[in-house]
Amino acid sequence: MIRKYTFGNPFNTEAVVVKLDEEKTLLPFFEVREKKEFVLRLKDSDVVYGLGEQVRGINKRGWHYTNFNADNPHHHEDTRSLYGSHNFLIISGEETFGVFFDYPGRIEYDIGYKRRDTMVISADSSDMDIYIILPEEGKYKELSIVKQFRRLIGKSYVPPMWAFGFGQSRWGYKTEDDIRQVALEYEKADIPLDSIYMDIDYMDSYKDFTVDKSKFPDLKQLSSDMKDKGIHLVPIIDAGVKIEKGYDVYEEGVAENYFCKDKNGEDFIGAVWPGSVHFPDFLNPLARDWFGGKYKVLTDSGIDGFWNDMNEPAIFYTRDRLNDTLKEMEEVVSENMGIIEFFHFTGMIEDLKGNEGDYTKFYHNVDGKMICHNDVHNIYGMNMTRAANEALNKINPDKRTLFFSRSSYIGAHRFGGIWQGDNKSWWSHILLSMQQLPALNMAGFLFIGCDTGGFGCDTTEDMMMRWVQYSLFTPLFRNHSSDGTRLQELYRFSNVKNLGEMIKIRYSLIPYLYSEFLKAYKNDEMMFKPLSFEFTEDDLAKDIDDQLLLGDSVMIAPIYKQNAHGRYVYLPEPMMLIRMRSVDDFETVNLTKGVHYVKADLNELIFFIRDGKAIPVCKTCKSTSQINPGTIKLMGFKDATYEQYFDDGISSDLSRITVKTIGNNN
Ligand code: MIG
Repeated sequence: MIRKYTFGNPFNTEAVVVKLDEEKTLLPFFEVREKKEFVLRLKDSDVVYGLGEQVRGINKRGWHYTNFNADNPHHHEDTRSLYGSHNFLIISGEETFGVFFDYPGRIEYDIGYKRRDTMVISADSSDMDIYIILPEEGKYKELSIVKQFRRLIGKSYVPPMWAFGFGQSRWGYKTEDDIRQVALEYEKADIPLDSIYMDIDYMDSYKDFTVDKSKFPDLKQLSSDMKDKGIHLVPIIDAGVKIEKGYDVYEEGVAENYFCKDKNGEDFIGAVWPGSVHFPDFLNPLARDWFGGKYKVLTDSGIDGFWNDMNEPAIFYTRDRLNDTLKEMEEVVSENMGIIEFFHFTGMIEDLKGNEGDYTKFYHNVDGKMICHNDVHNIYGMNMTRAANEALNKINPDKRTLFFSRSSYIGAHRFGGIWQGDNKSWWSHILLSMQQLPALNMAGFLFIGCDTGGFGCDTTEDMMMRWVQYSLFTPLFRNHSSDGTRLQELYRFSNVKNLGEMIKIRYSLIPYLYSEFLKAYKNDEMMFKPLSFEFTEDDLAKDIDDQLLLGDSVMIAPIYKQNAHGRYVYLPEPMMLIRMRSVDDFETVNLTKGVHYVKADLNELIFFIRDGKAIPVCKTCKSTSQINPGTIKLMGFKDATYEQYFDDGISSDLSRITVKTIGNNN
């Protein structure tokens, strides 16, 4: 049961696809205070799930969060905002319900921060739709809330099956030779690979939809040579459009008024990688259509995958703020500048980058009305993703295109996947990624994953191994790192052989992962669940936030600590432990319900098969194009069967997904 409560005059974010009538009764559960605050008393036993891409554990209690999309590469425990805003929560306890604050601006969640027993939600304005979702009868209250919510927000995006292969990326591949080298080294190391990512250096002066001919003389040829090896090239597209006379995207955008405007009606100027840029007004359907059409420049060269970056949008600085700052500095800096002035001086420089005040300085054209960006900030990235998705559906109507974005809002899950942004090569960031997965699934995002090995900072050989052992379970499985950090392609490490074995295990698990993904898509379910969503009567399960249920048959319990030779795992039911060194070298151990110390040396992957279940495993191969369904066997409990979802992996027509029950005897 879903009820909609409307406050004031909300902006239509298009997050919701089902039209509901607004309730005339009072908003239940919450006390509505003046100053636009929604207040809820929390009982000791209440657990708060959700908020998608946010810091801290699966239970969000005990911290305050701000949903205001940010280009923030510091994912710390006290970070308030990351790249996406996912305003959906489940309060689980004596009374269990879901709540979605459909609001495109800044919104704050104090979840037991000021007072442990109180949750306060407040926003810049109270013009918003609030949806309350009550559980259906039965044991699985949280899951029934998620399912209803997912029907409200529409079907999730499904990528082509090759997107489940392993991908190699790095900010730093500068030439065609760099790309060919990566492919060659993976081939030499005998490690499967399905994609190589192209970061901003492939462009001419960071101009979207251009290719630097001096470094990539023939992209079409390169892309076709790579396809012959089963490798797809996936270029990046940034939100800002370089201001440069004669550059078609710039000229057309100016001529047609497709860019965001400043208060005087001039095209707004910010600075990002290309230098001065304009930001396409993705809230304007005409601008979306126009920008989306540009992807054809790359699809014409055989490209069938993209990642959209910097679409919060990230702004390094604006000329106006810089000028003001320079003026102020002159006043502050003097011969006998005091220490307070000195800190003010350095602070001014720090404040230039990513200054949220810049979001109050530009406007969108929504049905002829000028809307300040600040008020709709959180849906900008989503609409860039939408522009690409809608265009690619036109350019290539029959086939799915790989597509994921950095910034998002609920609704963006219909248009693409997301990656979890600029993490660091920190052990704690393996855990952080894992803890976001169920909350992202709740919000509809199914094609998700993080930068494996860590983006910022230097990774280590053992960290890469443990990270791979975690990420090989996530739909998006990509090794990506920042320019200037330690090189981290798998062939850079002395244990390349064992790392390769893990990638081969990933390929043998794709039939299971892809099937569970399709299942979650088709039935509006979660692929990654907290244990407590299924073991609802189990109090210990509520505290477990470093293990997840993956689909119907698996529980994962990754190792994310340096020098660990194993870990404690809680089994909410008897399960089968699988300990694998390679596709052919593994053992299985039946374990009872309860806490176990499970040994796993560095080169050993562990995971668990749930009681009475099995998973389909295929013969491993070099690329997803070579997966042979004829080689699928079940692994797990004897006599178990498995409901396998499958399709041809590429058609846009998702009604062709079929289901087959398989056992080891057929
Ligand atoms: O300011 O394109 O999150 O994946 O490698 C950094 C360069 C811009 C941020 C993305 C990251 C990408 C990087 N980008």
